[in-house]
Amino acid sequence: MSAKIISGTQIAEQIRNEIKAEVSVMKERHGVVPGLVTILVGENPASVSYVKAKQAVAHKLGFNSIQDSQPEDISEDQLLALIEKYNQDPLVHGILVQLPLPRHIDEGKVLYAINPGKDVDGFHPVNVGKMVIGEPCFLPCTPYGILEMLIRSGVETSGAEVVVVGRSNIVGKPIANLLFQKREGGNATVTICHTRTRDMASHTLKADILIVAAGHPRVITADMVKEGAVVIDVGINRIGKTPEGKAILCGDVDFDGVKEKASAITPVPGGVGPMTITMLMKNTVQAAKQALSL
Ligand code: L34
Repeated sequence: MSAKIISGTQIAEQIRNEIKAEVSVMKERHGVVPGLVTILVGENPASVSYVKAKQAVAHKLGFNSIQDSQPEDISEDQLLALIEKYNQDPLVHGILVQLPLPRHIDEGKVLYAINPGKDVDGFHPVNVGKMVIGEPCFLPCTPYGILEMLIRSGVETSGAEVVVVGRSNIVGKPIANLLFQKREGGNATVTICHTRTRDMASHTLKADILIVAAGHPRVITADMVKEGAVVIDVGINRIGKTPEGKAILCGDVDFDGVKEKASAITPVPGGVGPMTITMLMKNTVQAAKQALSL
């Protein structure tokens, strides 16, 4: 049996159409379009391409979108001042600082500096705290995208055994948390595996839904996956270049092997990546609505 491919590209397209409709209503009724600023420090090629993609989608959806590129050697104080400027700007509803930041800048300080009402990445501790206790807040884009993919492709999470591989602040911790909450797309029994987990396969083999954000290419192989499992691959690894100089990508899951065992699987590229970008747009619309008290 070959798994059904869960297309992030297709689901993202569907959500973007919903957003487009919302934006035109907002524009018509209130004369306001969502404003998003993406701040990029330095020129890390992966970050450059992700931020470009975010700007392109924001633009396509009719947002007021601003790309603010800063040199690698910007000081922490200068970056904090820049964030404060956008905190004060009423045309900017959402602020995103692309991670990772250069080593001389304290990431925690930067994330704290963003007004939680404009924190469309959901990384500010106020939003993280609200998420954990199940209050309305901005959900971090990648976990939010994974939830939407599961819901919209009809994957039952309630009562399911979910195994999350990876414990990062931006994926592993929040997705594990959301999946066990009492909510749509939640109510699962969740296990988190990480680099100190003993006998990883003994856990992953139990998963009805396996979510992999390990950060290493193809670490999940077919022998670690239960027959019929749903596999969500969050990894994006650059494993080489084509003769034309384009990056060759692969996930954290050995797609070719695992697709013969899983009932459904997300591809890389075209899986979680496009969903991450789309949920950022969704959060920005939400921020704009809140600013209008809608
Ligand atoms: N602040 N930093 C902040 N917010 C985020 O949400 C991110 N992330 C992660 C890295 N740093 C961040 C992203 O935007 C990862 N990430 C991200 C977003 C989009 C894609 C991948 C990672 C994406 O669109 N991937 C495409 C392939 C793109 C390519 O060709 O490189 C895909 O189809 O998977």
